[in-house]
Amino acid sequence: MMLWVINLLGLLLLGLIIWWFWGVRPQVKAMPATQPIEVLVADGVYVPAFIGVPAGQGVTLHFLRKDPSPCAEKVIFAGLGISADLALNSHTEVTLPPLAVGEYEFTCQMQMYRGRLKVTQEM
Ligand SMILES: [Cu+2]
Repeated sequence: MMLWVINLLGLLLLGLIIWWFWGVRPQVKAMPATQPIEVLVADGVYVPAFIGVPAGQGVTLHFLRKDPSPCAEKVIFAGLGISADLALNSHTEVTLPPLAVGEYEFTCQMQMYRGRLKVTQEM
């Protein structure tokens, strides 16, 4: 009987640990569409790499490229047919048209840098 309770507690604890580590959702950065969203390009990652934006509004992203490697010189929104050359150590403005609800990936040309735009209805 006692052993059964201990097993159950162990299982609960395991569930809690799994929930703690895998249940945490990536941080969504939501901002009004009128305000440009800053995206840092450095050390192989976009920061933030996960950006929430409202549907049906144009979005302006400001990419600040700190990575001198040629890998980081382009950002490509494959699903939208939009790409831009990023100048080193300065801001590059990328304006996206009003988007439909969904997720849109953006990457460098070799897809080492990866980010996602999550477009949701009215936030
Ligand atoms: Cu690359």
